[in-house]
Amino acid sequence: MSAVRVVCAHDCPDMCSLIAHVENGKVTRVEGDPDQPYTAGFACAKVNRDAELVHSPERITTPLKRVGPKGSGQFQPISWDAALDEIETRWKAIIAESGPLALLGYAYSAHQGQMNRHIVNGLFHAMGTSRLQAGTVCDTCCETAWDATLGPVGGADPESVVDSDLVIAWGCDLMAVNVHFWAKLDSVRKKGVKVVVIDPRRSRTAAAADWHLPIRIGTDAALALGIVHILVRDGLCDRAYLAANTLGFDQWEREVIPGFTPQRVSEITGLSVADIEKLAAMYGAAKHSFIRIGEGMTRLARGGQALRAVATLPAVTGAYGRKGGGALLLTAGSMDFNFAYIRKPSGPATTRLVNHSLLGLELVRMDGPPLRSIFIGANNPAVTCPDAKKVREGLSREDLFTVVHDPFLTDTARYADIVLPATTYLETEDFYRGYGSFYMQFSPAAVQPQGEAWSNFRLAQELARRMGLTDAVFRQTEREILPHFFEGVTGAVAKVDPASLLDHKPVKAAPPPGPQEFRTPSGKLEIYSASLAAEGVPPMPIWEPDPEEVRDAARWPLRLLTAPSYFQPHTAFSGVDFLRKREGEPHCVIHPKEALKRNLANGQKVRLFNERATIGLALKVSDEVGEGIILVPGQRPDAEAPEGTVNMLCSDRLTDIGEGASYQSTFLDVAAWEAKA
Ligand SMILES: Nc1nc2c(c(=O)[nH]1)N[C@H]1C(S)=C(S)[C@@H](COP(=O)(O)OP(=O)(O)OC[C@H]3O[C@@H](n4cnc5c(=O)[nH]c(N)nc54)[C@H](O)[C@@H]3O)O[C@H]1N2
Ligand SMILES: Nc1nc2c(c(=O)[nH]1)N[C@H]1C(S)=C(S)[C@@H](COP(=O)(O)OP(=O)(O)OC[C@H]3O[C@@H](n4cnc5c(=O)[nH]c(N)nc54)[C@H](O)[C@@H]3O)O[C@H]1N2
Ligand code: SF4
Ligand SMILES: [Mo]
Repeated sequence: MSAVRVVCAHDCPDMCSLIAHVENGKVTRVEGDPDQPYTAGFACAKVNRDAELVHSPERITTPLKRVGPKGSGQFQPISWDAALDEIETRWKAIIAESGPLALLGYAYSAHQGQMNRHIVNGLFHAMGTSRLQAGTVCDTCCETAWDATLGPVGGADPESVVDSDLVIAWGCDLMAVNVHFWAKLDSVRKKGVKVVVIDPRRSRTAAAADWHLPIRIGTDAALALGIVHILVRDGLCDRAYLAANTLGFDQWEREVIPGFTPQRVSEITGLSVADIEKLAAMYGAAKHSFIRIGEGMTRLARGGQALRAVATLPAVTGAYGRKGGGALLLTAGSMDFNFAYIRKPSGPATTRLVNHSLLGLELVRMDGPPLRSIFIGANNPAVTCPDAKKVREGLSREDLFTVVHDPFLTDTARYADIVLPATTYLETEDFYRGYGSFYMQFSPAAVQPQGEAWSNFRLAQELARRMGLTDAVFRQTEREILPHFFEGVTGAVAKVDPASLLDHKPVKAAPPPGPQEFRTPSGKLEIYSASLAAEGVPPMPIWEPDPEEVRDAARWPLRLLTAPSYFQPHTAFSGVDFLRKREGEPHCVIHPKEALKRNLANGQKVRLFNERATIGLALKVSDEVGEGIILVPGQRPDAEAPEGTVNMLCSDRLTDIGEGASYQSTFLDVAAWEAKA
C-alpha cells in the first residue's frame, strides 16, 4: 500500500492537493492533502469518490469502431494499431484533397493538467487545421469583460479574505464550485464579518450566508449601478483612489449613474428599495470588501456588462487598494507561464476558428473547405453545448469522420466513427496551476493506465509522429517539458525553480501583497474602454433591456436558470453510480405558485419546452427559486433523464462581450409529461 501525493485535475478553481492511496495497482481512496494550506486537507464530496471514477465498470477499455448508425452507440472493439492506422489514413487523405482546414481539433478543460490539457490543441495547431475557440461555453464572456476592465491580470488572492470586513458572493455558489473559499470564510465570520449572497436562487451558499438577495436573472449590472448611484449620492466614493487609478469615472457618473435610482433599480432587479439602500450602505461602510464574482451571471446575452459593472465596484470604494479588499473572478491571469510552448508549437498564428456554441451550425454550414473530420477530446458537446440538438445533427453527418477520446462512452462518443479509451487524471503525470488560487504543483501518476487507456499526452504525441510533425514538444517527456513553461516568465512565477517542483509539493506564487494591479492599455481600471467602443459595445458599464430577451419573455412564461449541480458537475462524473444516485434523477425546480398554476405536483414527470425542443425531467416544487424561473441544475446525459438534456432548449446566441454561451437567455414553459403534444 502506498500514498501518492497528487493534484485534482477536475475543472474547478480550487486545484486541491490530494493523497491517493494505492494498493495492488488500484486506487483505493482519495483524500485531501493536509500539507496544502488553501485546500487544507479535504476534498469535495465528488472527488472523495474518485477511486470509483478510475475503476468504474462503465469505462471503455479498448478502442472501438462504429458498426451501427451514428448516435446508436453500436461499436466493436478494435486494436490501437488499427484505430490509429485508420485515423492516419483518413486525415492524410482529407488533407491531400481539401487541405488541413477540413479538420477540426476540439479539446477543452476536463483535464486541468497543463500538459494533458493543451497538447491536443498543440497537435492541431501544428497541423494547421481549423481550431476550437476554446472556453466560449465557460468563461470567455466573463474573462474578456474582466480583461477590458482590469486587463489580463488575476484578481484578489482568496487567502487574503482573512483580512476582509465584508464578503459578497456575487452569483457564485461557493459551496458547489469553490468549497475551499467557503471554508476560509469560517474564521472570517467568527470575527463578525458578514457574508452576502446575490443569486436568483436560494443556493446552499445563500441559505448558509448572513444575507441573501434573490436578484432577478440578468440584472446584476443594474444593481451594481444602483449601488454606485447611492455611493455617489451619499459621498461614499473614494475620490482620490478613483482619480489616481481609474479611467472614465467622471463621464460614467455624469452620463450613466444618474439613470440608476434606487426606485428604478428596484423595478429592474426585483429587490426592494430598502434592500438596495442597505446593501449600498454596507458596501460603502466597508473598507476591505471582497467580492467573489461567479461566472454564472455572465452566461446570458448581456453578461459582459454585468461583469464589468460588478468588477468596477471595488474601485469606487477604493477596496482594490486595500488588504483583503477587491474582487476575484480568476487568478490565472497573474500566473504567466509559457504555455505557448505546448499550445502553439509550429503552425499558423491564425486560422479558422469554431466557437463551441456554434459547433452544430459550423459542422453543417462551414464551407471552403467544409469540415470533414473532427477530433473531440475531454469534452461532451452533445450534452454541454448550447443547442445540443443542432450539435447532434452536425455529428450525424455520414461524411464526417469523427474521433472521440474519452474514458467513457458519452453521448458525444456515440456519434463517433472511432472511440479511443482515455485515462483519467490519476493515471497521468502533469503540471498544474490553479485558476482560483495561486498554487502550482507537479503531480505523478497514482496508477498505471487502466485497460488499454491512453492519456491525452501519449495520444497527441503518437498522432504527431504519424502525421510527420517534428516539434520537440511531441517527443519530450513531461519532465522535459516542465522547464519550458518557465521560459521568459515574469512576476511571482519567475521566482520558482521548476526543478523544485519535482518533489510534488504545492508551491504558492501569488503577486506580492499590495493594491490590485491593472494591466489595461492605460494602466488603470478602465470604466471607459476604448477597445469596447471600437467594437460597438457600450464603452461604460450599463444595464439595458435586451430586445431578444424581451421578445422571448413575452412569448414564454419562464426563464431558465442553469447552475452547477453538487455531485454531477457537467458530465465528467456521470460514470460514478454513487454520485449519480446522490445527485438524484435529472430534475427542474419551480416555485409552488408556478406549480399550482399548471396543476403540477412535486416528483412528477414534466416536459420543458420552447421553440427549439421538448425535454423530460422530474419536477421539484420549491421556493428555492422565485416565480418566473425554472432551475435546471447541471447538464445530465439523455439516458439518465426521461428525455433529452437541458441544452437542447438553449440557443446558440453569443454574449455581448467575449462571444460566450448565453444559456440563461432561454425562455420556456413546463407542463405535465402526459400533456405531450
Ligand atoms: N460542483 C461543481 N463544481 C464546479 C462546476 C460544477 O458544475 N459543479 N463547474 C466547474 C466549472 S466548468 C466552472 S467554469 C466553475 C465555475 O462555475 P460556475 O458555473 O461559473 O458557477 P458559479 O460561479 O457558482 O455560478 C453559478 C451561480 O450563479 C447564479 N446565477 C445564475 N444567473 C445569475 C444572475 O443572473 N445573477 C446572479 N447574481 N447570479 C446568477 C446561479 O444561481 C448559481 O448559483 O466551477 C467549476 N466547479
Ligand atoms: N446548460 C448549461 N450548460 C453548460 C454550463 C452551464 O452552466 N449550463 N456550463 C458550461 C461550462 S462552464 C463548461 S466548462 C462546459 C463543460 O462541458 P465539457 O467540457 O463537455 O465537460 P464534461 O461534460 O465534464 O465532459 C468532459 C468529458 O471529458 C472526459 N474526460 C475526463 N478526463 C479526461 C481526460 O483526461 N482525457 C480525455 N480525453 N477525456 C477526459 C469526461 O469523461 C467527459 O466525458 O459545460 C458548459 N455547459
Ligand atoms: S474541490 Fe475542486 S479541486 Fe478540490 S477535489 Fe473537489 S473538484 Fe477537485
Ligand atoms: Mo467551465
